[in-house]
Amino acid sequence: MSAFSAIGEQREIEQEEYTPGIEPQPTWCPGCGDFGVLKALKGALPEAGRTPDETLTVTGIGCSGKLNSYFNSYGFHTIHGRALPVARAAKLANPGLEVIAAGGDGDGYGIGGNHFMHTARENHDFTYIVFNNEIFGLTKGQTSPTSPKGHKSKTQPHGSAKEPVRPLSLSLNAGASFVARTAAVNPNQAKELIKEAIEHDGFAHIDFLTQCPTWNKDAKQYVPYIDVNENDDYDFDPTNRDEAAAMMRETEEALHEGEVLTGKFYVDEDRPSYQQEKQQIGEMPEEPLAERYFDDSYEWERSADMFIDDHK
Ligand SMILES: Cc1ncc(C[n+]2csc(CCOP(=O)(O)OP(=O)(O)O)c2C)c(N)n1
Ligand code: SF4
Repeated sequence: MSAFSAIGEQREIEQEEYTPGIEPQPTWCPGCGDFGVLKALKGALPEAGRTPDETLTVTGIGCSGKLNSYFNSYGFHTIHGRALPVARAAKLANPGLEVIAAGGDGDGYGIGGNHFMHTARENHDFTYIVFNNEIFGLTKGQTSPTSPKGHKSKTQPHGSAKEPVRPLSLSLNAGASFVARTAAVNPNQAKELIKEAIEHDGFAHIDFLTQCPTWNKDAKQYVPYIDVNENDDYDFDPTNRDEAAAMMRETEEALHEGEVLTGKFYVDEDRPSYQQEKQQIGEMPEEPLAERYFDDSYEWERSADMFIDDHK
């Protein structure tokens, strides 16, 4: 699959460009859902007209965090739960970058939950993909924020007593302007949703159901999914906040009953992103940080003096 670059010279972009030159052997287990995310991303970015040198992937810690080792773009493997602040900073410093943040449900909804809430609230302009396998994968299957109530693991051998996090509702209520759910069992739907998320101006959150055949064989991630945007039984308008909220509740109730509902649940194209709001009130510099400090005319010596003066 190929497309034309939106920025710079018009040319065809091949999926293979996103495969690293020295192709690493992924250490993901055979059958892991993380392969589905990689495939969908490699499909979506060229079709959205983005080249690897216009793209930055920022990942958290976990099996999912290895994504940017197998993906040819700029990459930043952050500490656990901190992908979003790094992605925010990168996008603010260089708005020309296509920023994709990614990580597990433990990383994003647990240790990084506070960053998730505030990134959605402020509507930062990038895509966030959460590999939701309902457990901590890398550390061998402990209960995570999305593990269903009653889920048994080594950390909860009698079954989790807690209600799981409902990521779609959380995201909508916090303020994300694009919220979707897809599943690794359907890389085509995933590719289309990632493409829409990339093209969306604002915080685009995709809860990506990924199976972990090694530690979480009970998850419903394997069952056939229903696309709520395509199926006539689900008549709702994703631009209507109340209808989207009701649809999300239904989806999140249904997930652990064996019915996996996926699709684009909410989109608000009118809400300005954080960057747009800052520009409107004059708080964003005219030139992005990435360009201001690294052009030929920049006086390095003077800037060092100013820095020292400021910090006396
Ligand atoms: C601050 C910190 N706490 C704990 C860990 C240990 N740790 C590494 S990965 C991980 C869980 C990852 O689970 P998840 O985010 O769901 O990703 P997955 O491996 O399932 O893709 C934990 C707890 C760590 N690396 N850093
Ligand atoms: S432990 Fe689970 S999440 Fe991690 S690579 Fe293996 S199958 Fe994937």
